[in-house]
Amino acid sequence: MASKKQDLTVELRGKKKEVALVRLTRPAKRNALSDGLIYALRDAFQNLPASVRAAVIDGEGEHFCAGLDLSELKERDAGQGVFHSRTWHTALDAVQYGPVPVIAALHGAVVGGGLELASSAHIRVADATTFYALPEGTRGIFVGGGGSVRIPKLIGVARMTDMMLTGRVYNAEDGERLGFAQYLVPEGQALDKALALAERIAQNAPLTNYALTHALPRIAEQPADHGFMTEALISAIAQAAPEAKARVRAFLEGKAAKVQKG
Ligand code: 1HE
Repeated sequence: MASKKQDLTVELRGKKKEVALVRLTRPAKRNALSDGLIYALRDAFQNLPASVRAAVIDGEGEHFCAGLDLSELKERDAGQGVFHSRTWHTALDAVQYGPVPVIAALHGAVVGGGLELASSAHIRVADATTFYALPEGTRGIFVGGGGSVRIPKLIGVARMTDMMLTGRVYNAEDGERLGFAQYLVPEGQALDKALALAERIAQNAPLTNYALTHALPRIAEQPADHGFMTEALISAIAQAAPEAKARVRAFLEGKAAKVQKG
């Protein structure tokens, strides 16, 4: 089952249609994000079918995403510029704060707004062809899709500043070492790895997944004293769910998998 909007498809995978594969399908333009594609992305994540427990984003062709569609970068007045940037914020918030964990499968260019999109996912899997850059600095513009909030959380303010000031490009290996991607796989294997992770995540209790994607990032930004209180509340809510009780009972009765040495 697949649905298609502007330059984007959503395909449901898995026995219970528990994994949504959201694909940018504009390879001739390196999956550059036009306004229409940004709206399609927002709509896809705001309307995931109820069966979906995890999602994967990938890009058709040789590159994940070349960022903002520069052909649409017309002269905007300040108000229109704010509105445009806020449209991106809404769309990428729909990815980060949607109903389910999201894994980005990266390859080739992950640049500008493409890196902002990748940063809104919860897990990034990169193949060996991946490279990361923020050409905004050299194009005389600035990030506008949430990058200044999300990217420093992955690699730190100093590295992001350097990338934008100097046009520095990180390759796949360095990107994994610095924190852009949590997984590095051989060329052509990012999508399979991302789908396998999504399938595994889809088996978790939905409330635990929700706590991880919605509570954890907020707790991390709270003062410690507030964070401890929020943690207590969300952990009590998660533990009280019937599904949590059943899963703990299964372990105590020897019916659930033990933690295996990594
Ligand atoms: C595009 C775009 C685009 C490609 N907007 N059309 N992003 C950038 O500054 C990155 C610009 N793109 C590139 O540096 C390269 O295209 C790539 C390294 C990504 C890929 O290189 P390559 O050799 O495979 O492709 P290409 O020949 O450069 O591009 C193929 C076509 O895609 C070509 O169009 P054609 O009609 O001549 O075939 C390109 O013009 C087109 N194309 N990238 C529009 N980005 C919310 S604020 C976010 C701010 C930003 O993201 S700024 C950073 C923008």
